[in-house]
Amino acid sequence: MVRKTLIFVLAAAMLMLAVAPAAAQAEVGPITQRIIDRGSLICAVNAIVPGFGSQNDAGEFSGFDIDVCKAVAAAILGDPNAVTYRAITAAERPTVLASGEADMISRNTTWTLQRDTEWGATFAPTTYYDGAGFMVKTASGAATIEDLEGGTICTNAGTTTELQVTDAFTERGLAFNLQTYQDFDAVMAAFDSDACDAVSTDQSGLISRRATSADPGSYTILPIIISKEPLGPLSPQSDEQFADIIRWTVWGLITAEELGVTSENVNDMLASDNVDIQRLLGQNNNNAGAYLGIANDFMVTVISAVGNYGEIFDRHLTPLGVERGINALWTDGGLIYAPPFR
Ligand SMILES: N[C@@H](CCC(=O)N[C@@H](CS)C(=O)NCC(=O)O)C(=O)O
Repeated sequence: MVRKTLIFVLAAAMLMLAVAPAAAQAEVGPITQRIIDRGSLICAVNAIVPGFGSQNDAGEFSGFDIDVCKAVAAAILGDPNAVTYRAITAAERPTVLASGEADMISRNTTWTLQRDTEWGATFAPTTYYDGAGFMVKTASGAATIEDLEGGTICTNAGTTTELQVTDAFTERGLAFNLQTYQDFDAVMAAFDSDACDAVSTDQSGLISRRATSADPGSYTILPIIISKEPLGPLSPQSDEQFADIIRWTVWGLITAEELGVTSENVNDMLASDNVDIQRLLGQNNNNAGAYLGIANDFMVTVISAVGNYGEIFDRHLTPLGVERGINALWTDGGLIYAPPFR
């Protein structure tokens, strides 16, 4: 009897070993679970910065930051279109994050100590290394910060820019007036009506606004960078598993560029002999998504949907005249680097 039980237990254990996945499927966190239950990811975004996040007349969102939302929806739900976008202003970010109104924010947000802690945020890897600067009317002839002495500098409320402008003028002992507005449309309207001598925000925002204006030549972006603005997506720190999914989706996009895996060739790459590609795509018994509690081959869906990091950059930012610069891959002398996908 004892022997029979023993044989049965051994047989059962062997069977379990045979069917067990190579990696224990990670447990799904509360935010990931609510996304799965709802069947869509709520992503808080920008609606008025073309190239990064904007909305067309048909109500469709597009841009570099929007593709990050699509990539995360593809990773979790297998569908890049399973996203509900919520357009928010810069000042609304902390409350939207704390209230759970959105699952994540992908809206040119600078990673800072105060936001990481007081906002209760978990920042994903930086997707775009930026810095704040100034745009003036070309006709004003202003070329330096000193030329703006005593002037009115306009920006939007609830941004890192408010502090950076104050620091830049105070450091130089220059008088200035800082005027803040609710959103960047209001900033530009004030600038156009000559209520501001300069507008300040991230260089990416200045380039976007200038490139899409009626008369780009009438605006000049000064060749001055007054701060570090590492921009990237963020999520509530209450769900580390969800944060890991965002983090590894971004790193997966970077790794794909590094390995030459694109939206065009990803299906051919499934049969690649390159073990790094097999690991990225979760092929040949290599674990990828299984570590994150999602489809093991999640990066195949992500890359098919939005392409790799370079493709996203080329689609949305290159047309505006944005260069890769420090946002080139580390192998090309830039800062874009991902840890090993294994
Ligand atoms: N990166 C800065 C600034 C972000 C920001 O709000 N930038 C402006 C200019 S690109 C913007 O998004 N404007 C759109 C809006 O006000 O809705 C931050 O995180 O505070």
